[in-house]
Amino acid sequence: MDDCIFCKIIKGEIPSKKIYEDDEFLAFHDITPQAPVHFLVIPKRHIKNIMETESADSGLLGRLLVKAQELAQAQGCSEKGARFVINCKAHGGQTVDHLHCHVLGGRTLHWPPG
Ligand code: D5M
Repeated sequence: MDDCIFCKIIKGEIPSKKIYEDDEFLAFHDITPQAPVHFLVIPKRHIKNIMETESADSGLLGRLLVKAQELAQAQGCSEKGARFVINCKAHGGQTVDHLHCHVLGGRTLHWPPG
């Protein structure tokens, strides 16, 4: 998608602080961190949001979550854990229309969210 900010990050047209990359996924630090650990894991394929997925995407979604938890552990969250968040559309608080999983850790997070 030409106007997608995360597609531009994938293509290297916008800089990011990458923490992981393979053929399928990219992970990078969030530009406005809400916790000592806050990074995003995105599929390289442009998928607008979680509601745009279907059963054929089950493998990709499973691998995305496994990669997110592996990276959370690599970022120091093994002992105390982390939060894995996927916002969707306006009511879900999604501001970038490219599927992404937030990983937040390094402090105690409150629940429920606002
Ligand atoms: O979260 C979208 C997230 O994307 C939000 O926490 C800021 C982050 N963001 C936006 N632009 C950038 C760049 N350029 N680098 C890193 N992080 C970025 P949402 O769930 O859609 O509200």
